[in-house]
Amino acid sequence: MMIKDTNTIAAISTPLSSGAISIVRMSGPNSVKIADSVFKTKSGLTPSQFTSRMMMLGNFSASDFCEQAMCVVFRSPNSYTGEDVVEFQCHGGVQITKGILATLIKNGARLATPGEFTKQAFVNGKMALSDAEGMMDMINAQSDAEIRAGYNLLSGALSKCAFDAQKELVDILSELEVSFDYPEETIEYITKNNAKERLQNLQKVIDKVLKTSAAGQMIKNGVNVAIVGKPNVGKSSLLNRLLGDEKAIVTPIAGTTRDIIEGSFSINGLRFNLYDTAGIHETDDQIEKIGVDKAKNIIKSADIILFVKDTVNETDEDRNVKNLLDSHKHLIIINKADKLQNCKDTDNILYVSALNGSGIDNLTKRLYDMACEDKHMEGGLTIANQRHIDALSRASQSISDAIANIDTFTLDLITIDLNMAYSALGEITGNTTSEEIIDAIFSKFCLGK
Ligand SMILES: Nc1nc2c(ncn2[C@@H]2O[C@H](COP(=O)(O)OP(=O)(O)OP(=O)(O)O)[C@@H](O)[C@H]2O)c(=O)[nH]1
Ligand SMILES: [Mg+2]
Repeated sequence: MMIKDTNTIAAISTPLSSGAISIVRMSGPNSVKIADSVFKTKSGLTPSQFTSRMMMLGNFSASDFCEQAMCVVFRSPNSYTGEDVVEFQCHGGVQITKGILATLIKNGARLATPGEFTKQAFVNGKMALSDAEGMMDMINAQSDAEIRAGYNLLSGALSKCAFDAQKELVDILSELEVSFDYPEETIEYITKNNAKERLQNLQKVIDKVLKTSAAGQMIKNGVNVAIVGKPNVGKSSLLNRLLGDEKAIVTPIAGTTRDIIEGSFSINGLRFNLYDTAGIHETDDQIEKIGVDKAKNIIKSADIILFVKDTVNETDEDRNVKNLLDSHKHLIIINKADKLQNCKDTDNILYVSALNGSGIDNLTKRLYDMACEDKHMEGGLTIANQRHIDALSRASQSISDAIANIDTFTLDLITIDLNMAYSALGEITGNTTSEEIIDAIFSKFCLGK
């Protein structure tokens, strides 16, 4: 029996189900050696003889079976983890894949923990902590906008900003130290003023990134849109039309919808979560009453409300619904436009027909614009992760404190402020993050990633 090498890890990197191909990955100092003991090409070559990054066809000798598979070696440091990595592509059967992994473990590798390959990449300086988080965001993305935001993180847009800011802080601090060491009045005055200006510029850069958090969170969570109105105006028909799916029951009977019906769809790659609600009106029906209360509640938490009517003139019931909207962002939707004459949209009144689809394109365009207004959606970097938002906010605050203290306080105190800013920025890159937080972040990754 081989002695376990705790530094060489292995895991199945593809979903464990039947498919065309599965990938089993191994990383660590002994990975090529272990691969040599199980894989051989027809001409007798073993992985240690393979050219790096060249896919080779061969035979994998598992404990209980043989499998024709592909094998590729990535030699350190040019691999995902920065260590020697060997990947096997085998036929995508659950038992085959498990058998290959079991063989690698039997031959000396250790089962990787979730996210351990990526953690290794972080430890070896292959990526910053926020880059790794961006990759996870991409994997979990439910819309194109989320993929784009994740990609920007992964590509280092945020980590570069944090690294640059840290470097600037170190520079400023060292200049200040010199001036405090030689407190010749004019030099000190010039240095302090110069430092103040640089700190103000630095804070502007950080605050600009912070401002993208509203857009970032909207991208991550989607835009919540509640469809409300009195019974029978066509709310469920509108939900179905926007989703392109007969999700909600539609009937000519008032009070058809009782519970909240949810569905998501995308506009320009941005996810919108729709909530169809029970028609709001006075009712003695116990079930409907609960539905009406739920509808009233959802108004409070929605980002945008579609207030649906089916006539231009308002009835008392319409007015009661309208009164619930208060200052909530909303659009007035006049549905059943196929039965109306002279339908001309205004700023916040849109005519649509859930029945024949007229006006729906206009509605989606308006929804998108409303969601994006005041959100700094320039494209590029957007932050959504609360950890990043907290860290940047603290960095900005500490820089503020340093600016306020620079004229009146000693270098020791300013150094504390600047160190706090440095340390907060390091939580993004990972260079000052505690082991517990790092472990917690990677444990949310998938096994084999
Ligand atoms: N002509 C016309 N009829 C529509 C339109 N939209 C919905 N309807 C009809 O209006 C009736 C009510 O539609 P629903 O979508 O169930 O209305 P609702 O607002 O969800 O009703 P409740 O769930 O009872 O509150 C149905 O008979 C639909 O076919 C439309 O654009 N034009
Ligand atoms: Mg309905």
